[in-house]
Amino acid sequence: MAEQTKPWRIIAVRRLSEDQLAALSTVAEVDYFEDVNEANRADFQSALSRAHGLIGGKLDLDEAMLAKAPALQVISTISVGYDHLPLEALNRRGILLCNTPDVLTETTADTAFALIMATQRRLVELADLVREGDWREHIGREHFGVDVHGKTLGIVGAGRIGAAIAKRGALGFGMPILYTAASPKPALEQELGAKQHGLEALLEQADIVCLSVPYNDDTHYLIDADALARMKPTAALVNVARGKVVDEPALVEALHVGRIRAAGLDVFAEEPLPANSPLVAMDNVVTTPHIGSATHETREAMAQLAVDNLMGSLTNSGPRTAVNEDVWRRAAAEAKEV
Ligand code: 8YV
Repeated sequence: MAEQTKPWRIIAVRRLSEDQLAALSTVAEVDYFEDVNEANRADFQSALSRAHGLIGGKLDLDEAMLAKAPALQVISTISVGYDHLPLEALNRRGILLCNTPDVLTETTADTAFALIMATQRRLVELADLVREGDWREHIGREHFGVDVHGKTLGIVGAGRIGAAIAKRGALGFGMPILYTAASPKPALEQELGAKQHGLEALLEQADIVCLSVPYNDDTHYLIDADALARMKPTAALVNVARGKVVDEPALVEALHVGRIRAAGLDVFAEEPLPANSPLVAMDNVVTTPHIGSATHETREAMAQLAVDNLMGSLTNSGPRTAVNEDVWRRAAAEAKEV
């Protein structure tokens, strides 16, 4: 019996379970790529020229590639951030973009807090000391850390993730919370006693500055040399947003000369972080390999949400979480008119 032709063609790049791939296969022919690299780029481009949908974790697509994807209707990214995709071009081409908010909020806030704990209490540096056999006597002042509880936590970008970090700080560690946001957050103010500040005042007053803003033209190098100079010399910077929110060479310099005390970084201007980055060798810096959402449970939930978004968009029930929902509404309205 001839196999029934499926209406859609989609490209899946990495990160999907067998069940999720099987679900997608019920509605579409799936071209699966473990990764996109020089060796398979031509195959990827040829698949892209026929694809109606695309799902994956880190899909760097520029305008030139979109121009070669005339059938593309939906991109479902397995991430909440979408700074790697050209949103304006997608809007112009009527391509729906779906992302994965909410399901990673708590896990990413956990990661931020792990970095806060690690930088304040020097966990990595001191664990290394034990591992290297250098724990020979009771440790003294030169190895003391600084408290977490009671310190002022500055949240730069009190969106979903920033609010979840603030909650941990206020309710778990008795931390006064300062935050920046485009508009006031009454719930945070009432529940946590958080106070909205301008960026400069926040930088001047916080003991720990935690970055949780999306990356875009407005937040590029938001934390530059001037911003770092405003921070307390005893303060720590924690970044779970995007590397380029920080001017990395300026940060290296500030850490090197002690303009700030420490940094906990999960994201970098270049990822993977080159092994010869000065950040890697600094005792007062904790670096993690972009693990914000990287738990089994959360990555599974993100992948499932992305699968639901893609299938919902192609089969007309609609996406659960779309970035440019207008594109979807327009397409749905046009379909009704036909
Ligand atoms: C992703 C993230 O895992 O969701 C995001 O925006 O930064 C991470 O959770 C990362 O972007 C890789 O897909």
